[in-house]
Amino acid sequence: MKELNEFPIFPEDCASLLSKHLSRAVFAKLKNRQTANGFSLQQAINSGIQNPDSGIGIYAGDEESYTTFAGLFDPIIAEYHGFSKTDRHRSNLNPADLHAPNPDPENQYIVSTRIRVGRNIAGLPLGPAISTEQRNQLEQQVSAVLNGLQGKLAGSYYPLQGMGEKDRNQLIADHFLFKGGDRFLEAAGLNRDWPGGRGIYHNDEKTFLVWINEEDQLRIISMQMGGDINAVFTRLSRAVSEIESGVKFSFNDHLGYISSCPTNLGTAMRASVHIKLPKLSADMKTFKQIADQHHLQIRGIHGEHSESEGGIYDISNRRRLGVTEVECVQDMYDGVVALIAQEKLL
Ligand code: ADP
Ligand code: CIR
Repeated sequence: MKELNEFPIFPEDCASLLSKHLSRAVFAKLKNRQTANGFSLQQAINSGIQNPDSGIGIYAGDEESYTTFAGLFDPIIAEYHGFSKTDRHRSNLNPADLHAPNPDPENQYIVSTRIRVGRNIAGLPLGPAISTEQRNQLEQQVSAVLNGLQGKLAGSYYPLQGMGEKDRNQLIADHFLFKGGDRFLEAAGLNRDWPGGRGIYHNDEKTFLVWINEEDQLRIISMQMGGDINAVFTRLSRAVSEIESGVKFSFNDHLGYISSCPTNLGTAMRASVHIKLPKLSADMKTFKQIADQHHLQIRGIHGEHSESEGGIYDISNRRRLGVTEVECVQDMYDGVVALIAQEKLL
């Protein structure tokens, strides 16, 4: 990484929150600061500098980054989440509080439903600053906890190191495994030592999966075909609480669950459906309007920064901090109901 002594100049068309909130004054105040793990401003913003097409452009190396570099993180968090410095975050993973009967019982629109949360281990640096040894130890510790799960959550851990290319590509194509090689994560230092310390745990049905040491140390995932959002959330909720009895997650009552990317703070939850909306997607303006009204994000079906394929879109909650997990799923559910109603009208 080049030394960052001078204020970075972003291209004219750069629209990242980093470019918007990194003023010369903020830069001057923060540029020589480091966290106790030695994580610098330069490391935090390298992804946004190397990738001017970033939406956000900044990552944290540890929980302390959010206070050491608060002058930059706070306005970005405020703008993305609508959350202020004095707000408190609350968690609620109780499925009994969710109202989400299957919005598509005849399977006409929703292909599949997936809900994931990100988690990181208390007391360790986050992925951008973790050492090789810490990452490998974490893999051992977490995979041992996962291998102890029983019943429908019981499964096996598959390290990425040594996994055959064919198996890996099949897991990616089937939407179960992370892709690797992401340029945003690369510049954030999140791909160091790849594929060491990374892997995936899943049950036999592949309805419960855990990614280890990707963008966050754990990504806990529940997914299945169709639109039974309740079933997906209930499975996730149970899995999270069982894992939490074996490892301590990084959490504070301001920022909630700590994540490496500030968009994931709070619940670190993304609840999504893959949904066929051939008519509505021909009118992107209306599609985006409905999505915005319901705080939804539209992605392509091969993950973030991918394109749609066959008129199928990935629709998920956009807000994650200052709302509970139940509210995140409710956002997605209410929005999906509205999108299906509009598709039926057309
Ligand atoms: P994340 O959800 O972890 O932020 P991505 O957007 O990169 O990350 O998605 C990860 C993977 O999950 C991709 O392969 C994507 O296609 C898959 N995925 C996301 N939502 C769904 C869904 N509702 N059904 C099936 N696969 C999904
Ligand atoms: C970016 O800034 O675009 C990437 N670092 C990803 C940010 C998180 N994703 C998102 O808000 N969609």
